[in-house]
Amino acid sequence: MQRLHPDTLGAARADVRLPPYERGALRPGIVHLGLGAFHRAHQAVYTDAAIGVAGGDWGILGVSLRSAAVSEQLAPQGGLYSVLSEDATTSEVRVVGAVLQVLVAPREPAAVTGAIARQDIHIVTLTITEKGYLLAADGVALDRADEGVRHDLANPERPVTAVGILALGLRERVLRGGAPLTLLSCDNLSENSRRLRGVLADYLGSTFPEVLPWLEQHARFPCSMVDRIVPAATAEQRARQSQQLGLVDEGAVSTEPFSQWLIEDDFAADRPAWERVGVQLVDDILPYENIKLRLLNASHSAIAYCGLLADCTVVDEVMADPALGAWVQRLMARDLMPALRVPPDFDLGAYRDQLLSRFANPRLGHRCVQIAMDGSEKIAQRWLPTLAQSEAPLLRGALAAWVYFVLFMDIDIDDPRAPVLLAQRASDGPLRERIESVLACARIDRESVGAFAGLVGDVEEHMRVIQSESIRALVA
Ligand code: NAI
Ligand code: CS2
Repeated sequence: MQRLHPDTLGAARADVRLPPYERGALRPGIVHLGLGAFHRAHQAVYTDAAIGVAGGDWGILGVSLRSAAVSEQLAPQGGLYSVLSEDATTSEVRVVGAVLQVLVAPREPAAVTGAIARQDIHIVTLTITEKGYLLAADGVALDRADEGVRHDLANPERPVTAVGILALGLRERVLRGGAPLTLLSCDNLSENSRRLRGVLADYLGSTFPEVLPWLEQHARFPCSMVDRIVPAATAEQRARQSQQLGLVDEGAVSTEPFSQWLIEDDFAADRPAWERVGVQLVDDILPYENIKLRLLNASHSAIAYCGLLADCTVVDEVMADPALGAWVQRLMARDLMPALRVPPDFDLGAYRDQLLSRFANPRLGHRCVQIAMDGSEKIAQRWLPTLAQSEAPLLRGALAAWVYFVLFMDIDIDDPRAPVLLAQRASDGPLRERIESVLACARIDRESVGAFAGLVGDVEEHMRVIQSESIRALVA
């Protein structure tokens, strides 16, 4: 088979959807930071479709902030890649043409700064993971103790963090004329773009304060709620997808048919005609992002830790397990859903039913270990608000599963607070203190949760059940 490339597109299988516009003439209008699987299967797909229906120079300059892997996948393909969306009954492959170029920040820092500064770039989008925002323990301020932040504050002309790179690019943008810019976070954080604004302003205050008046007047930070389950690609999946495409695609991503994107209608300048391809522009994003983070993502994390403790590999396997699947439904109904503020016209029961069928999708192969990653950051977003506002007895069971996973499982911990978590795993101190220290990593403490002592007691008791019996016994 030939490799996917603009010159080989003619060899794609007849049922593959191709970019619905003349790609050769497309100019960039968006810079994206963090060109992972999610951006390629979500924002880039909406942008591709919007260019198709309404035109416009909305090509994407993708930036990899760390490794050159995505560049190595996409550069030989002229930026093209395919997205497979699939469930038990439907399957569709499309080739996305919106990504024009991939820049690798550590390799070509000046090109990245220059891209952010281009006056014909109107939007910078980000998917840099929750930890990429470098939030301090209060969830708002810049974490000045972080190694990367300390490096960038001392060397603002040679930044390594997303915030530092963005700040340097914005300084150059102001020098080149200061065209208005929309900065749009697409990460699973509540009030995502507002948090970005907070850490960026904080950082600029210490590095390039001359940029702050421009930021105030000409930059907008609309928050967004993004939803599409996009598992990390595997070599096996890429090979299977290449067969369906009829061309070898090293940048292939696979996902589910469902996709949703809500954005606060607050742009600094022009934008793609996203509203014509399914994006909802809203005045108040908060209720929607709360529902998504505190129901979908909260259940997802619970499924991941309980699933790993029960030796399950993927999400649909957990949902098909009689004890665990029924428990996830009870967790939603008893703890997560009653704690939500729902807009009057929103059918939460229908949303829950749709989630259950998405989680049961047998084609996704969404691995529990992927969702379990970065637990301390995710739990603070997904579980803490519910734990802080209600007793949430079943969610306390999930919390026990996470702490058990951290302290007693023989499995790697991929987490920004891994050093603290691993130290607790190795410690032979009193269990209660170790639990408290783990919980503090997710910002769960006496200040954030009123009935903290009771919560720790429950977690300890649940962990004993997991240890002496099993996770299935606990959820039963
Ligand atoms: P990925 O692993 O494919 O890509 C992650 C990207 O973030 C990479 O470009 C990586 O270099 C960058 N990154 C990682 N740590 C960073 C840090 N400390 N600072 C700056 N950049 C960093 O992951 P994927 O699937 O693209 O997900 C990325 C984020 O997108 C998630 O963390 C989440 O916030 C959001 N998201 C993901 C969904 C999914 O199902 N995969 C769905 C909804 C949102
Ligand atoms: C998942 C999310 O990896 C995770 O932690 O919970 O990325 C989830 O797939 C998305 O938010 C779905 O939109």
